[in-house]
Amino acid sequence: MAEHESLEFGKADFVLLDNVSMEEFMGNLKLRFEKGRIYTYIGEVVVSVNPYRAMNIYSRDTVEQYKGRELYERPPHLFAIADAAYKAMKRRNKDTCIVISGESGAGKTEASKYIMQYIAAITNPNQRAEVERVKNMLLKSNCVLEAFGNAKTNRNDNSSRFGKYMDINFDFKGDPIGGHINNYLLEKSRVIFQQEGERSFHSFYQSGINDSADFKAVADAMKVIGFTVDEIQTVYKILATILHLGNLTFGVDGDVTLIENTKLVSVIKDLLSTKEENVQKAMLYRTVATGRDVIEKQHTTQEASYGRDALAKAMYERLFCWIVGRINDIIEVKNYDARVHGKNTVIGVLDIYGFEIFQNNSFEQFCINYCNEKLQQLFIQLVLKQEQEEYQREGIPWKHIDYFNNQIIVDLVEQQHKGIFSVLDEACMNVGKVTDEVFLQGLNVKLAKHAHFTSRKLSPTDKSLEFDRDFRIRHYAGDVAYSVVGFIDKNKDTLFQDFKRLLYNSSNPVLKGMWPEGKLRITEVTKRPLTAATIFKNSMISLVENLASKEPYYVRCIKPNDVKSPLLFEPERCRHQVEYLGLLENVRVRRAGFAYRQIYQRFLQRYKMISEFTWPNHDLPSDKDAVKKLLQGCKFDHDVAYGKTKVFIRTPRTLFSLEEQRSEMVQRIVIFLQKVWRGTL
Ligand code: AD9
Ligand code: MG
Repeated sequence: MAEHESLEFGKADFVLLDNVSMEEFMGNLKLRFEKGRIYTYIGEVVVSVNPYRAMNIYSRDTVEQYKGRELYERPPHLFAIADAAYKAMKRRNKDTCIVISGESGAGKTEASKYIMQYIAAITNPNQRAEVERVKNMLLKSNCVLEAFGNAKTNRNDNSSRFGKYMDINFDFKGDPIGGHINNYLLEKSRVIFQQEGERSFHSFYQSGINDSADFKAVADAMKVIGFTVDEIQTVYKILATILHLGNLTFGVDGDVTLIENTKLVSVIKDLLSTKEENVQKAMLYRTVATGRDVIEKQHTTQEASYGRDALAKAMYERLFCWIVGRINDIIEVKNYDARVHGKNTVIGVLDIYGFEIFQNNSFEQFCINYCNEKLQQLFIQLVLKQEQEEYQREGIPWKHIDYFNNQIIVDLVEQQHKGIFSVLDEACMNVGKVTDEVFLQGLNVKLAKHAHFTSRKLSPTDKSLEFDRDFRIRHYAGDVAYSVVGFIDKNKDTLFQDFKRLLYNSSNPVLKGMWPEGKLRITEVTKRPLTAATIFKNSMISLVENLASKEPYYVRCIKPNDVKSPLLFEPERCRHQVEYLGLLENVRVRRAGFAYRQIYQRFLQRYKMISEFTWPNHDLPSDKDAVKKLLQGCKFDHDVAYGKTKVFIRTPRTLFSLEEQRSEMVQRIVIFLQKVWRGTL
């Protein structure tokens, strides 16, 4: 518990509230926000409120104040949690992860950057050149990824439109030696369509006048990371191609479909290093295999427009994945032999898109919100459920704390056969014309009785939902109505093979390299590609498995208002977030809970020297009795509970006091042994 703050700033840890009620929680949160204290703990969880102004709390000096200190020694800060994760990794050889959650605009990406900055600042005391190089790459990669993966939305001027999980690898000394980035579902539809007031990805604007400083920063970062001149040029050629594709229009002459602005084709063929006729053909025809014959079928104007948009989206997505891949090539751990250097450990940082409710919510919002359900479920599993289950298992007196378990919503989306993704995939598998309405009808049949699902058909009086278009999910964070328009297309995510072949046949080797599957002839393309929903679901399941295998640290971000004001704390908006993030339950579990637990035998191994009853060996009937005797002797009995196999200690202070006594005894024993050794005793 942080003690170095006066009470005028409120309580530094919500666990210290006099009463755990929503009123007191909100009172404390508001007071701290108004006093410029944007971080507060719940035990080891950091609750952060977006200040919407530059704070003078991330300087080198502040870093020094947190370096190597225990959580409770300093006022709450992201740096403290980063340090805790780092210490666990270094001292106990544990892989750790920092999971940052909260809705769009709450401050996740900023938090992830401060955490990385902190880790970079405290490592490599010996200034090894190779480590400095790695650190520089890790920090620079952020700048590039943000340029290509972030955009202005109505919620956030710098909204992450992809999910990012970054592993930082450390050697046995605790210095960064490399990293790896996993990216999740880029919202590529933004390339061809933006809601009013929004923009496409930043990268498209960093060549004009307004964002030119950013352009330079990104170009520099790419150079530093190690992109070649050809690669950087190709990146900009692809961006230009996508912009031009947006202006390409189709018309008809008799029964021939044609491109209206042929001059553009000439520009595009130069950008793609290919022939004009190849571009023409790929835009207007598709090759289809009918039995053993291969024929060329002319597009209708509608099909041609669809193809053009799909090409623009696919080129951007592929470009983004390629950039991530190139960064990974460069930052991955090299020349590390665990047999020589010891285990290399990892800190993972997850910064993923926050829960979103827009005016129009489509397939992308559906995926993003499902992702947030998965992360909430992980939080419940790790922080609330496991904790309570352990107390019960150990027979520790325990009053059950109620919380909303969102597993039911996770199942609603991802369950085999009955879940929304399954129904969607089934609809996409149908041959013939499948429409979004057919998909909605499927949902209406399969989910008619589900408490968290509804549609106009199922609730006819609900006028806010359109027939044959909308469904609503009651998410853990609130109700969201989704329009099914575009679900089938976005899920199938078809890109005609002709386009892949076009790009593969480019004489620009960088571009060609991005499209290896363009090598296949139409008769060789047999396998049905996985749908977007399936790919996303699988990636989320493996993400959660990965996080669950590490020691987690949490940052829970709160957005104080919807107008980006540094002064405004909207009580209702904040209360809602506190509610759905389950923060009150978190405090209750934490208060009722114990900071430290250990198996009796292991506990004795460490502390037996501080009690005459246990040193060097005890003669009590069991280790449990011995631990009891030891702790009673130290007068810590009141702060402890004895489970079946483990001892539980409520406050960290008790543990630190035990540690102090232990090191004192160890000292004395060493001196004693030295005296024996020298014969001076
Ligand atoms: V989204 O889900 O990617 O749309 P985030 O990532 O949660 O969202 P982000 O970190 O981008 O939000 O923060 C939004 C804006 O709030 C930033 O651009 C800053 O202007 C502002 N912000 C957030 N955190 C801080 C902070 N610690 N100090 C100052 C901040 N400003
Ligand atoms: Mg973000």
